[in-house]
Amino acid sequence: MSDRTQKPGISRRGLLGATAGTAVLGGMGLPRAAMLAGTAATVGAASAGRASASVEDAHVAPGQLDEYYGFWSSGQTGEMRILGVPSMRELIRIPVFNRCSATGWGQTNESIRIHQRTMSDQTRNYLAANGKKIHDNGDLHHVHMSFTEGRYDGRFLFMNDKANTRVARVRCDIMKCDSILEIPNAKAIHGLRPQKWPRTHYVFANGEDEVPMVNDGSVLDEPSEYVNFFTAVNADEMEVAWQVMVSGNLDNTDADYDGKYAFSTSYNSEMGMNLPDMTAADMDHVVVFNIAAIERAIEEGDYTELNGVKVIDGRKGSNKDYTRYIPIPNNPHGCNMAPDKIHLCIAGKLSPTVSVIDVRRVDALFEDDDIDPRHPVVAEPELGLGPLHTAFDGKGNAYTTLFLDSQIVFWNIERAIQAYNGEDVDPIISKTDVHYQPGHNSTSMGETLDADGKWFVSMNKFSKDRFLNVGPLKAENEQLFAINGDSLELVHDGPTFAEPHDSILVHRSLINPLNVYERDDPTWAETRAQAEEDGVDIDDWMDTVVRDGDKVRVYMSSMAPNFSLESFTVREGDEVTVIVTNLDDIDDLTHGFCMGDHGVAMEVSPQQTASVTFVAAKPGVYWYYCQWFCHALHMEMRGRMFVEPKDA
Ligand code: K7E
Ligand code: CUA
Ligand code: CA
Repeated sequence: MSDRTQKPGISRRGLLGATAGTAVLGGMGLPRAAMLAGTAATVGAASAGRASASVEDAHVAPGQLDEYYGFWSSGQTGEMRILGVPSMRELIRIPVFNRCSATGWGQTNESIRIHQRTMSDQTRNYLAANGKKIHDNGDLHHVHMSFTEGRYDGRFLFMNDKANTRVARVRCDIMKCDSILEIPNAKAIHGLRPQKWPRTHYVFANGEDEVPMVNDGSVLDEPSEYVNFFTAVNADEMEVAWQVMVSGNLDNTDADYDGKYAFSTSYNSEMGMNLPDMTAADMDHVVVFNIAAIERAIEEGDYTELNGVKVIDGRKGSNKDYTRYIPIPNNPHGCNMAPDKIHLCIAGKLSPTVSVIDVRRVDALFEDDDIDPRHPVVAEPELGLGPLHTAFDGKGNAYTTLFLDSQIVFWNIERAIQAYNGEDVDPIISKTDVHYQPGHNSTSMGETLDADGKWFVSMNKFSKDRFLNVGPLKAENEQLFAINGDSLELVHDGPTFAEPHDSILVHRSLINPLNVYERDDPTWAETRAQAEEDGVDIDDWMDTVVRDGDKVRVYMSSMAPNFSLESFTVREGDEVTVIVTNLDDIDDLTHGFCMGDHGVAMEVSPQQTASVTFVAAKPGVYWYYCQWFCHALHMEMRGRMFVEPKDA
């Protein structure tokens, strides 16, 4: 252990791994310019040599690195996970909407500020009434990376929270959430996608649940008054750019490769309030959002302002150029744009079909009022029962999950178009059993122009008998397949805790996180400002206790295996803030701070500053300790907090 404190500077692997595309990072440390320069060439080189993968390629020996990062959503767990692909080793979990005992996410002042930045007064008041500062649950369905010209640019990951109507962003340089945006007006943010072209200026987010336009209790059980909102988030500022009021609800969404349109599925065009009503119609629809027309409306003032957001009326019959509605059977779900830049695949869910929309034919919907609204539909292959989502290999093929059949259908888009035009061809290439009930699927680089057709992941909602019985609550199962010629070869079953919801597989050349924080990281800017007021330099060794009425700020440093303060004293009832800077600056030397018997703990990674606040309400002696194993003398890395009784 002790040799870990000798400072090797840069690791051998870091040196060997450095390339033109992953070298110097500027500004905030975001790998932007470097990545943009290096992206296309590096990925091209990596995928050029081979058309598909095989079972042997899936073996990643101990000590070897994976070729892809898998960014996974976790559904109701509320976190993001990172896996290595093809090994399917889980590398780490990134808390986002959930509370994390290990890292202190949702408890440190830095993370609470991120949670609260855009919190509405209603939410703040609700939480306060329940003795809380933040929501500590979330339902994270969809993780997607920022794009530049149809390719991943390695800057950010965006994700939704269906449970509490939020959108979050993770910085790829430190792999931490840096922003959480509460979306006004809409309810239950579900489908989420970044704009692909020319870059991710917007992140599109669908509100799934219907509520009254002004949801303040004045309208309750009057569904005719309910509406739904499509939201464009400004991805750079993490603010709402605009919203569009729509007819029906919204489920999943995707954007084209031209920057002209976004598309959303709606399964409740009926505006039903129960299952029979939501499934009553044979046809629901896909809503087309005309980005330029909407931006023009914002400029020209054709909007109403609702809770500080510019809202455009895009409902059916509004007769404006903002939206069009394409009829689609039947409670459609998945919405996936193919890397051929032309075909959008809409999964029918209750219909055994996938409807293929040619985005070049969408212009006509806006130009000709008398046109058949299904004009852009160029194929509708019948694939099997319960089609939910479609992934692509960049070679003109599509892979659709069949929830009810527990299968993946491997099919060809061009042949589906031929069949739709009456030719006698079968678009289906093969069907593969999965275990069991797949929702999403993903292919390596499959939602980008760099789709390479090597790996396929099926994220399955049930594992049933596939693993050792662990009680009534079973693991779920994600399966990795090599795309090998005309078939999918199963190479891995990966049991996971709730829930392997969705994922993207990103070539490792596009991701280059820091090993050690930069001291000017904006995460702790407000903590730094407070320290400056207190005359403390948080970049240096610090061992200062500042009293400010009944508030006490305890500044300490950590350097293996010591905290700078072996004790500090406060009074019963004081509001105590402990600020820790980890002065160790070598790879993998994270410390922690845990205050025993106070429910307080946090991660302090190399060169990070973190702080946590609690009320010292229990007189006595309490030990704080480093809860992140850091050194041979990690157990000894501890100190005492003395809490004097109030009347002493
Ligand atoms: Cu299909 Cu929330 Cu992505 Cu579930 S949605 S499967
Ligand atoms: Cu420092 Cu463990
Ligand atoms: Ca319906």
